[in-house]
Amino acid sequence: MEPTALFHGHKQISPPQGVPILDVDPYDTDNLTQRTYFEALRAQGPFAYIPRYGVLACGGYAVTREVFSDHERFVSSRGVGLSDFGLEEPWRPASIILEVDPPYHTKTRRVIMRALSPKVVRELRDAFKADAERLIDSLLAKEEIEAVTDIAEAFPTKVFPQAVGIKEPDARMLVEFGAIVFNAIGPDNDLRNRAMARNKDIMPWILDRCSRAQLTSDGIGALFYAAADAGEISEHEAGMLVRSLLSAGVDTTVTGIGNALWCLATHPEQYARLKEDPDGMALPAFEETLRFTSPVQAFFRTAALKTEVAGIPIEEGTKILCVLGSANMDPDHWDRPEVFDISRKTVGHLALGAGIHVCVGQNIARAEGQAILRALAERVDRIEIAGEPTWRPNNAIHALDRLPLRFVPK
Ligand code: OVM
Repeated sequence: MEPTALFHGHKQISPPQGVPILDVDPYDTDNLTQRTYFEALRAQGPFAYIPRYGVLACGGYAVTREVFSDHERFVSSRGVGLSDFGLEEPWRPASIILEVDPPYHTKTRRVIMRALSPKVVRELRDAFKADAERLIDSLLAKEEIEAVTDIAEAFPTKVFPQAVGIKEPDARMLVEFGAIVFNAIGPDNDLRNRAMARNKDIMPWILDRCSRAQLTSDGIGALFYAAADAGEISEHEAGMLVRSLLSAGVDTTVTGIGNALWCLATHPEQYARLKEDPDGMALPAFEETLRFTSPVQAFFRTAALKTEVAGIPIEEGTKILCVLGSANMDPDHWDRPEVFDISRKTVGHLALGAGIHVCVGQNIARAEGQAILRALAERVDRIEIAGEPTWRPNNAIHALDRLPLRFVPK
């Protein structure tokens, strides 16, 4: 057998028969912030070959859903970034929920699913509601707000660590850790290198927060340790599942909420619909934000065997960039996808993934988004843009850097 030459941390493959070559860099600043390549990607057919990284990419709805949800052929255990964990060491011990396959995945998924169940989340709703109302009230007197820090970061970093039961939270550390985890998914670029440099200071603090002693006895984290006490998982696995919550549960909801504020600020007629029925429309508005902005833009899968999708032969070891953000904008699937419409049917969007790895935190994420948008719509008559919104490049996340707003109270 020929030795496997590594290219960007994975097996170098040549473009399969019938796959067009698309000479773009999905990780350049323009593509990360403006999503410029989405249309060109979909125009190539089911897949394009990206020579710069030696990977396939897909951005059409049907094919992206097919690859993303087929966990037998397109595995997560070899990493959901460019690096193939079968061929090189991951940047940190692999996640025991995201970066594993069945049957092991089934065990950890069950524990985390129970800890984030609708029943558990229902009990958090009153606290989310009160915190959201208090936060929006506190901002009404301000001349201008920086919505990314004042709301998008402030709210999840208050309510989520509290729900998890983190005894000594630190909003800055949690937000920075999220950025690190998602930048790590990308290539060896500036964003990733800076993330790795910061990780040295942040990871020890995060891992400290994950221990039994650093968690309250009544939070979500304690439910993992209860599963350890019951012999379902080990003490170490319980800590690793807390690490997963802190990896995936902050930057994602921060981004979802920030993006929702941006959508509503830039679509006043949609904000008017939300105001007519804050209770009924807050959740649909959040869901349409997920479809329209896809906070997690793209994750990879790795072909575990030689196979075929949409008539295209795919060799074992192929990394496939599944561009969820593009699938959510595919006109072959969505009616006028470029229109932000909180009344549209959003079911089937891929912003939370699909298949056995579909976002396990979706109940709590939605509860956070709903609480903030409802509190906002009940109190704020108009949202005005007070300065140029800017996007913050990240290798996997499509998030705002700045969103200066003015709230006109009711
Ligand atoms: C994890 C995890 C889960 C989902 C997303 C994520 C890359 C991390 O289990 O650590 O971000």
